[in-house]
Amino acid sequence: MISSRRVSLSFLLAVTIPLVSPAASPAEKLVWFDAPAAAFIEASPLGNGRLGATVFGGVTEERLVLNESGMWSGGPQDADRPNAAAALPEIRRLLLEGKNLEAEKLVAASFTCAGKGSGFGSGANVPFGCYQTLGNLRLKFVHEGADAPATHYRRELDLGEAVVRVSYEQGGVKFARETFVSAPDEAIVLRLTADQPGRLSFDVQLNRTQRAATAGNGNDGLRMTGQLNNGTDGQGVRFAADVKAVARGGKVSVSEGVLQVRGADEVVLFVTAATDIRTFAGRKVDDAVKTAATDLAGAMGKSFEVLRSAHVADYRRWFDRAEIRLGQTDANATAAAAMPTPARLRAYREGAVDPGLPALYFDFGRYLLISSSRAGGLPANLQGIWADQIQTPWNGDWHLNVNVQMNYWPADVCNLSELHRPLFDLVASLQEPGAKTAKAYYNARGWVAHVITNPWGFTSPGEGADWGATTTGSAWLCQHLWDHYEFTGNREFLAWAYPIMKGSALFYLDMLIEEPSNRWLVTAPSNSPENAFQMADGTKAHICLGSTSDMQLLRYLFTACIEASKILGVDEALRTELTEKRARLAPTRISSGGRVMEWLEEYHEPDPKHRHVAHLWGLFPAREIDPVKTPGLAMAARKSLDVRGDGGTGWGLAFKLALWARLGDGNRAHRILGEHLKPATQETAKKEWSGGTYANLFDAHPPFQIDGNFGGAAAIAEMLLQSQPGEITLLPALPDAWNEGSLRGLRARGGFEVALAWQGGRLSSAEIRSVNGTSTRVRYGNRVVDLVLKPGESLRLDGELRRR
Ligand code: FUC
Repeated sequence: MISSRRVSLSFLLAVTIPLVSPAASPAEKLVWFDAPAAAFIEASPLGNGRLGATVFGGVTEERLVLNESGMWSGGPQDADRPNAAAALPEIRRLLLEGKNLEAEKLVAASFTCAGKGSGFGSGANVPFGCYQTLGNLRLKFVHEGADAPATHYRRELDLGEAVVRVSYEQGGVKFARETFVSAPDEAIVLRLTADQPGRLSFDVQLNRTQRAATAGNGNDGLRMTGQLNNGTDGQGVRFAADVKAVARGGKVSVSEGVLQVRGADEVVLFVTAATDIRTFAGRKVDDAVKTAATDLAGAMGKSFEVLRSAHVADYRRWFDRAEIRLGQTDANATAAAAMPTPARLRAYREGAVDPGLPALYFDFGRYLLISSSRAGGLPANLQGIWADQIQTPWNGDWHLNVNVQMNYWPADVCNLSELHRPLFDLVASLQEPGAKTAKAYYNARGWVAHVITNPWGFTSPGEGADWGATTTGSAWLCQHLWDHYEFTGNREFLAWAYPIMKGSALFYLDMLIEEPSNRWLVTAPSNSPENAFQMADGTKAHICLGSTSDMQLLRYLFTACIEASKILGVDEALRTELTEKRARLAPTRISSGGRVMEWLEEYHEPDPKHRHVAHLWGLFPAREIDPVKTPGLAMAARKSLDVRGDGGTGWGLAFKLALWARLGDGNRAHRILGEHLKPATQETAKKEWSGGTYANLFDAHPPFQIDGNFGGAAAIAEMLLQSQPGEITLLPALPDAWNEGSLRGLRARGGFEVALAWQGGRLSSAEIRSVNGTSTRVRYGNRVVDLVLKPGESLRLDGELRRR
């Protein structure tokens, strides 16, 4: 066994040599179907971060659900309750006297937001607003025999290129369509071809079920315009979408709001859209109509091939950075990849050996992030950018008590660091409204955000006392700032982020109170996200003092601020205060039953299988619970998870998956991954919140909610590679089912890029490249090696961690 040896690497290669064979076969990168989509959750999503198009691929009618990330109703409002701070002393007094239910009633009466808040999740027409669909593009085929049955039908989303292809034969003619959403050219591009001349005849409609009008735009296009409700005077975000057709052969015309193509050989449709949303991010558009028109003219000035190759190059710049292969040499796996994805999901559920499916799911997660989150834009919301409804579930907003954060779990580890930026811009934008909220409710310095936010800077508590009072949404957001620094070592970024983290910490310094039993510092009011407890007298409540998750979040935030202030050489006095107060925060404790305590008290739990597991936040994403450093707490976390059970909502399962990965239990994680991938349908969506994966691989809360996709992808990475500053753990939770495999391009904290290969369940080789020239310990099982690398240097190790 090698223990802690130091290796000088100055003589080693400075260039990364990939350990895996290059391009995977295209079949491994396809989410494909042998039928058109009958529903949104079967359709194929495309996006460039801002614009989205979800392709149904119908034969008699093609439908694309269109999205634009700025399609938000609502608008800026003052939702801080006047005089809220006056109620705070009484709420605290009641909590300190153990009168939680009375405290909760007072929170409900005096300490929730002013106005309608999120509209209880249906906020389309209140000032909070909701993220909405842009509308539909429909192509109704009218060629002779258009209703005849099709054969050889295939629809595929190619994750390697971010292109959707549809092909089939009808009446002896081979039809094909190809669609992509280009970031460089800000356009949705759809090409239709047929293998015989003059066969393309269809009517194009562009519409939306409300607040929109469509008219002809020249003799080759349509334009839809409208304005969303801001919840006050109705004058919300304005939007515009354009479509134009360019045909080879045949004739294009417009009649009564319908674009008609007749007898063409080949047609390219260009779709552009814009909103004039005025918020912290997104394009600053004065006139949505003009911007959509300018984008349209730009895209139409280029050929399909030129647009396509620019799109693919842009996309591959992100996607090709990382790759994992899980036992894909297995013959069964190859057979599985030859099955349409819905059948493949079903076969997996029935026990088929198909480690390629988790690998595809991992790729799909990266694909979704690249397609829904680009620098300068809004962060991925509860549906990424893909929505077919006006009133999206939970307003398609940014929930801060796990959901938006989970969307960004894969960003750094999957080498998509720059795509984290939209979240950081959201966090920065909450400082100003959050400072007002901090004053209004807590008379505190700094800034706070509670459970929900929107592009309009909503930071007040939610309207429900049972869920809306969590004050640590802001602390959880700040974790992403520090974690991004730990991954990248980017000091400039830290200098930008530190004041945001500091403002958050100042808020908590001011709002913490001392609890009487142990004189620990605790948040008040507090709750354990959305979970209820029952007190000795039988009353059920949510509001409490210092929930475990709050305390873990604050320990992390204070530590991050202490470390950051040292690195930046600032705020010595504050550092001292944070250090002192951190030591007094209520600790994570083990209950008499051997579990991680969720609250300060051992309350009775009316819902022991509750979907939220935020009291295990200290295990993942943080590390205060660690199998090596705090084995007792790690054991208690296992027990907590056992009692919570292996079921849950989509994001709940992804969270549990990541937690089991952190506990180093690959087989248990793999079992939960099986639950996460269980086929969900529209029927299952009507039943209880039971998770699963829809036919198009969208995560089912249900309903469709994208956090579980991102959390699932991140958790798969977590099974294969874990890191903390100064330590990288290789294959920490490898399940027996992934006996063979390799990965490249994953990132580790400290600024490392990692490639690994394993065989027979054992590491066979590793390559660690340092981006910044930092030292790290590498751990595999009970072997460790300490590495010192120069910037750009790379070291290859064998399965025993010996230098190769
Ligand atoms: C929280 C969760 C729900 C859902 C919603 C968007 O309220 O408890 O399960 O994910 O956010």
